[in-house]
Amino acid sequence: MGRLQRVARNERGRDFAVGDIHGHFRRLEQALALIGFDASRDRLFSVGDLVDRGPDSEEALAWLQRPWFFAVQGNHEALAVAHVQGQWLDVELYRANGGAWFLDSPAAEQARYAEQFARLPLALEIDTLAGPVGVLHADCPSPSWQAWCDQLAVGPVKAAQDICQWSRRRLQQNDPTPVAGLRALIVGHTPGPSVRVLGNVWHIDTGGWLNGHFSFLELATLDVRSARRES
Ligand SMILES: [Mn+2]
Repeated sequence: MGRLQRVARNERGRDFAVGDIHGHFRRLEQALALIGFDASRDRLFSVGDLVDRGPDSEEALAWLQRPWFFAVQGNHEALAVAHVQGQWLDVELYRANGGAWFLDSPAAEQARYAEQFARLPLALEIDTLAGPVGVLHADCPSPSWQAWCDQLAVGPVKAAQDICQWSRRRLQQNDPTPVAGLRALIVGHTPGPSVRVLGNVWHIDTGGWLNGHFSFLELATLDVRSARRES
């Protein structure tokens, strides 16, 4: 399984990254309209956590079919995969964190989602005019992007995958150490009132799934477009 997906430069339009969606695809569509997103030329890169909490989680697979939409696997997709694979899971905690739609789906439906979620990369690397940009759900387990890519090529150990999908350490410690070898690393997982940059790591989950405030980071320029929905 390819756990790193490399994506060539977009020669025709713009590339944007967006934070956690958590089943709020209607809100995401409204926010995309506010920034003039053009699906015939532009592309959208998701930091993962497509599902759980909002009303539209069932649409995740349809979004993943779209040629302009890319996503890494967040911890919530990983929970769905773990559940179907029979790995140990605190089911009540999963339910409390938005997993009810999944846990209450028929087994065949769960398997259909898990199969697609298991195929999602852990890391995306997108080429831009100004250099490569990485996308992960939570944080980079290695001080250099190349070291992490080398791990992904052989299959990361569980501790590293956990950092990639679950860690909040960089934010909690206000750690400005950059990830070597990237122009920017883009992550989500921990919502905040605004985009926060530590070193070259951009934390872009501004809680679109909580309150409709999605932030879009344009990969080529690292400009932030805020899209606040009127509620
Ligand atoms: Mn998350």
